[in-house]
Amino acid sequence: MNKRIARVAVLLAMVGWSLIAPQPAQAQLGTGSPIVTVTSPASGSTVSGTVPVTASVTSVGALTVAGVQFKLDGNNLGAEDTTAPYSVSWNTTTASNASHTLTAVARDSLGMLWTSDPVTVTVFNDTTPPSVSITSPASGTIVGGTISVTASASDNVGVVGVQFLLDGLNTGAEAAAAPYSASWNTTTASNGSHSLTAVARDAAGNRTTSAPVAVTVSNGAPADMTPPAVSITSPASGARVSGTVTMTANASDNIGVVGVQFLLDGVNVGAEVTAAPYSAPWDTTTASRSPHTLTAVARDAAGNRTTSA
Ligand SMILES: [Ca+2]
Ligand SMILES: [Ca+2]
Repeated sequence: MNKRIARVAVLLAMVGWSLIAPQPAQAQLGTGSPIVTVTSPASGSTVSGTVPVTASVTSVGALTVAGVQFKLDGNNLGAEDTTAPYSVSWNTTTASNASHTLTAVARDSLGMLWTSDPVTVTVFNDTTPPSVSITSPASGTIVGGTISVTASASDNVGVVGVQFLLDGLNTGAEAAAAPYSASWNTTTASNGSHSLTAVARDAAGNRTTSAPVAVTVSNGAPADMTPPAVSITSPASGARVSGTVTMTANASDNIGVVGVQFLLDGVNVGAEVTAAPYSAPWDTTTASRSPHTLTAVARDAAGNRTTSA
């Protein structure tokens, strides 16, 4: 029996001619009927999360629609919707990441079923969390002042943000684009050990926390403005020297001497001596037989320098 004859039969049934109207097989009658259409989502679209599935139904003649049952891959999706507009909320996370078929089956007041053309959609829900690691500063670094904290992050779909945390608390705003970095004014933290982490998230809400990076904050030490004291203790001023002699200097500093350089007439003799006792050999045979001036320059870690008398 074709569709036209089937519909005539339905109309006849409505006006009381059911005795002469043979009852068709409902599944055959409804399949492929143009009166029921899945209007959303669009065929070929990719869906995620929870989406509405909607259908429109065009009544035929005096027939009324009793309800619409949505189906996912042929199985009922939710309960039949008995009032227009016909829709059902579909939590796609309960379906596999794959191609799925949606249909809507309208039931008319006579109990006949009218099935829409299928709509094929692709379900893709991102369940893979990003990967993230802090690239700077390195673990164990002593930090001070304002530094940049940077992280590397990636995701199967896309990273939408990286939030940096200090001791588990957000520091600054989330970095929305690579390179992911934040400026950290370490003077707002106490001196001592602190833990930095970064949390990367993707559009689906998956989050990953990086391995912690431990740093030591050191702020507030006053700048060293005091230069070292230095004097040459040997050879004595006015001494006659020959062969190879040992030059020796005394040097001290409020913080610490990091090096003493000996000079002959203003020119370096040998390398800087970086540890006490500050002494170095001088081969006098390379110098002319005449008065010469020996000096020593001591420096501290802050770059302060003092030249001996
Ligand atoms: Ca992801
Ligand atoms: Ca000093």
